[in-house]
Amino acid sequence: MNVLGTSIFLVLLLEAAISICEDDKSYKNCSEQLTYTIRNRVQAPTFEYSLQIPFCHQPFIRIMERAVNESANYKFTATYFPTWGYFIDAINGVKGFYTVNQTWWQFLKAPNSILPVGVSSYYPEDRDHVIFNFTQSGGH
Ligand code: B12
Repeated sequence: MNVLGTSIFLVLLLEAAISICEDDKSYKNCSEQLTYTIRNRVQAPTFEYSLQIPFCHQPFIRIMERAVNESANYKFTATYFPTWGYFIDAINGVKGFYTVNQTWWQFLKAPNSILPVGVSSYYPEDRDHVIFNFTQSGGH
């Protein structure tokens, strides 16, 4: 096989590997792992839950879907925006009303770094600790 043939073969192999990782049934074979915490200290019912989740290279929204399958506490609702992807409106029944009282779900890398992109654009790294923190604060 020449260099071009080898390159095409490797690309096809990579695509097959990615599609296997995207299969929800095979994610447990993924070697990367992260901690996903949801935290609300602002209003009743306050809560804090954490999950360890294995994952392959994929945007965080896929991991949130998986967390819903693991635990009833991780349910969420989201609005899709054409440019930025999904905006998380509510988690575990707690909804942000930014224009009314400046409450919203902040997307953080532990301990408290605001991520520069949303859940559709953020690809976590191995051993990340990602937090959704309910906050009452002006903007970001
Ligand atoms: C105001 C604002 C917010 C407000 C929106 C509240 C509201 N209802 O007004 C608040 C503070 C809640 C917010 C939150 C976040 N935001 Co913001 N936000 C903005 C800002 C400064 C202006 C948006 C606006 O009013 N546009 C004018 C209106 C008329 O247009 P619109 O399309 O209707 O705007 C809506 C969307 O932009 C949406 N929105 C706001 N932020 C985000 C973020 C994401 C990921 C999505 C999908 C939608 C979204 O809310 C707006 C009002 O409904 C923009 C910067 C910009 N210049 O666009 C950043 C911006 C859109 N936000 C950004 C980010 C990263 C976030 C957060 C992920 C930050 C974080 N780590 O927590 C969170 C979202 C977390 C979540 N829950 O999913 C980035 C998106 C970049 C990207 N590639 O994903 C931007 C571009 C800022 C930047 N970094 O340059 N945001």
